[in-house]
Amino acid sequence: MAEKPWVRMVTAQTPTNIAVIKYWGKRDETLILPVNDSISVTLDPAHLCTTTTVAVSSSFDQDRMWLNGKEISLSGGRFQNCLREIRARACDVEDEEKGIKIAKKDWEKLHVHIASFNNFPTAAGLASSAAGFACLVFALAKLMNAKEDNSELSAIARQGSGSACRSLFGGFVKWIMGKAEDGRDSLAVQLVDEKHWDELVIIIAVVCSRQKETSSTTGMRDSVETSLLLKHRAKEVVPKRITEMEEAIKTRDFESFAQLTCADSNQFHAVCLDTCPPIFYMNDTSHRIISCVEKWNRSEGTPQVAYTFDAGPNAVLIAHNRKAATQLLQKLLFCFPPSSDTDLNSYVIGDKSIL
Ligand code: 2P0
Repeated sequence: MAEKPWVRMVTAQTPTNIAVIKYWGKRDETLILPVNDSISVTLDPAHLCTTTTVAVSSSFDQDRMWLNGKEISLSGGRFQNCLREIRARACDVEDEEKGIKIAKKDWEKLHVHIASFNNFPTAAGLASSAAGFACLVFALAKLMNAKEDNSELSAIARQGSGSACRSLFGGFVKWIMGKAEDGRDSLAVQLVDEKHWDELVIIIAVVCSRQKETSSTTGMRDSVETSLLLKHRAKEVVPKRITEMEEAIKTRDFESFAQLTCADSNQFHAVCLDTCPPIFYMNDTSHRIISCVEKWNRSEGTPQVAYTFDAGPNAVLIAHNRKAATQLLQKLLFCFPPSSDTDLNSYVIGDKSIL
């Protein structure tokens, strides 16, 4: 008699992360090894996160994936690398409640179905791939009972999308670029947890939620090939900034934190302009937000808010505390009233949080 079909499922939720010292440029495109260290803050899962359910069943005859309800191809190298790496670490599973027993050797033959949802626009410069691959790797690791810790899993998520490795932890996270040619030491570590600096408030001003024109992958490849500023940045600027940023975070020194965050965002966009052909991720509204924050910070004598922009026009604004966040919102609403014809159309407010 044929065995009764069974299914085992795991659901995970992973927030996205925002870099305060940016990753831009790879030294190895396949393994996704960066040209410099980076540091990020992980957001509250309530606002910008991916929820992924992975399932394995004796009745599945191929690996399949759905993103926001639409089936997508799993044939890309990045998905295949993540699946292969997790399968290689799969262990015996014994689910007494459901009466399911999967031996380590069986995982090679079994297929998975993956359903993933983002609660924010995909590919609009809000780091959707970061949350997506981190969540996928984490959920698969739980499904297959892999014993690796989050840093070891981060080196697998990195092979899906570089910035994904930083979403395996909450709080402030550093992606160490590593030295090994095989990428085994290019992984994420938590610098401090989400409670360490919990007075910070992060506001995302969604300037435009359309998909960006130049993907990060293409953009950073062009920058590595053509930008002299990127070479200078990776070698001379970032190593010093990483040390200073770690110190600012450890001591909760908002003035240094804000100065380093804004400078690094501006240099990343300068590298984009220094790329051939030049890449324009920010737009006029982004520039007006920078002017507004710079003017306010200068008038206060000490910074109240840091700004940073990724591969898109949306502003990530990190306020020193709730009072500064309230004042910032008032200023933004004054400069960009809801009825105006600018693109600025919503604010996402969240505290830092944990995976
Ligand atoms: C970052 N970004 O550090 C930087 C800042 C965008 C600007 O990481 O090719 O989607 O998948 O490794 O991770 C975006 O790059 O690129 C990114 P891949 P990814 O957050």
